[in-house]
Amino acid sequence: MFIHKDISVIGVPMDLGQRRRGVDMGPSAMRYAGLLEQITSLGFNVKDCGDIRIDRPEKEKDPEKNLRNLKEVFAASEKLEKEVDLIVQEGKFPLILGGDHSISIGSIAGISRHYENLGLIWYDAHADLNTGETSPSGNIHGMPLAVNLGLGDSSLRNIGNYSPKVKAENIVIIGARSIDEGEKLLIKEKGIKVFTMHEVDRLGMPKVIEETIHYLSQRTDGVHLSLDLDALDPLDAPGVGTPVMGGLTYRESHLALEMLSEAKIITSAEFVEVNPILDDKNRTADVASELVASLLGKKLVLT
Ligand code: HAR
Ligand code: MN
Ligand code: MN
Ligand code: MN
Repeated sequence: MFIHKDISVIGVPMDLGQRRRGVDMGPSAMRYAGLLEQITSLGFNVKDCGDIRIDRPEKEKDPEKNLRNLKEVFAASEKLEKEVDLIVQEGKFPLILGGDHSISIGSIAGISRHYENLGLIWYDAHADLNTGETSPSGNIHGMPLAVNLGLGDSSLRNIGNYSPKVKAENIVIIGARSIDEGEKLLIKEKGIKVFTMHEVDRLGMPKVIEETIHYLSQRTDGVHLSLDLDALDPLDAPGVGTPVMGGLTYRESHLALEMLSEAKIITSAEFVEVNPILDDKNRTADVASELVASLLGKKLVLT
């Protein structure tokens, strides 16, 4: 399925889905890490579509309906939906660079209309299944998976004029270790497949990815990878806004993406939550860039 020769990269300098500034510089940090050169050296034609323009909020105010910066997140999601929709229409592989995880509301809205049954791998320390009703923070970056399931705020849910974007049975969450009570209930109620860190520890990453590939190949006609860098352990990826100890290693993640590459199931991807201000010498962006390369088939070849 995948093996599009052409990749279109789009940056989303969004930091309004949470409260720590700096994650808006994620796209620059990943470009600085040599991401585009990496992709080119792997033999792809890569087009950098630049960054989406994000409106600044009038002023920091108390969030209405427990949805901080809703107006601005909505406006950005609408713009991103249109751009990503065009990329898929052109037959290109969309690679979206965040920005906080709220950007996946717009990206998946642009992608999913092109599939009957989009699969979704949510590689994250968090489940991002809150709504305004359940969120402990009011931060929209903790809500995008719920929105994509057709839950929560109606303006966000209906971006692109259709909902839901993804069916519960087409989702696999990997790396979760910080899940709120409301999110746990939803996982149970919807029967969402989750490999928490406990399962990754017991099964090992190879088995987790084999099962993920098997599960999704049976029921989907495309798979979007939504990779939140905080899925990785803060020792390997320190430049994220909400680090949670006990995460996936760089090696495990590298292997996961190599296996996904070999299986040729991924049809679009996003890398989110890179915050260079909180980072150690752009290490997290370097890791993200390496992971993109693994996803696109980079291998160590002995000649
Ligand atoms: N679950 C918490 C909340 O809703 C923390 C959420 C998220 N942080 C992220 N998303 N980086 O994965 O506020
Ligand atoms: Mn996330
Ligand atoms: Mn996260
Ligand atoms: Mn390897």
